[in-house]
Amino acid sequence: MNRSKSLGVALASVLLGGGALALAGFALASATPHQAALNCVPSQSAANTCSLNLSTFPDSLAGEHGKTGGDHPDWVSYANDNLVVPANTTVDVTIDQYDSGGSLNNAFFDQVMGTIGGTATIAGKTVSSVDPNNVGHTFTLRGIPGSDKMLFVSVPLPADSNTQAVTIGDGSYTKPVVVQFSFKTGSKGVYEWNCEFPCGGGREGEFGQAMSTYGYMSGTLTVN
Ligand SMILES: [Cu+2]
Repeated sequence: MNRSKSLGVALASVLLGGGALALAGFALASATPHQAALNCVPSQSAANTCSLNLSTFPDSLAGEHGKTGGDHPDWVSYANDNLVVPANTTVDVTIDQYDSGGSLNNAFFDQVMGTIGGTATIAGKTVSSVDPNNVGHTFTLRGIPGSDKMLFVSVPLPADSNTQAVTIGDGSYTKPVVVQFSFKTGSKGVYEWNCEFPCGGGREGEFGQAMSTYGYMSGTLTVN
């Protein structure tokens, strides 16, 4: 390789490297939660315990993405993408599930996994799995990539079959199916969660739109 050629190659790799870094930076910036932190509320009666209340909606009209649903009012959504909980604490989660549902593409996610007791309480009944053909969303929490920190919790949220109408923000729904479970946090870090039911629309397999855009069917759990 002559000198000018090798200089060209070196320059090109610097530019490409810079471009790759910029892209990675953009991806990270885009992945930042954009809603105000939802802090786990400390229990008055139990030590090292707090509670976190979430909702899942068939659209974004309940107010979580701004007035009149923000950029994508018709996209399914979680009420908050920025969950904050203390380290080494029992987190009692309640999810109000307002959406309909369908069949999981991976029946693995019909199981309740990683919770205390391996169970969840769904509409007042304690279960360890649900009908894989009647799932609205899942709450699936994972480890931190590139670290040994693991926090695997996955709970299926069945389709809502209630009929009593309720209004939240600009949204009209039916009374939710209530899903409750608890899990223990370990050490500090920013963990990621997402939904594993193909609910996104837009692409074959329903993994587009809300499933592939940060802050609708995914978010962070900051343990601090
Ligand atoms: Cu979903």
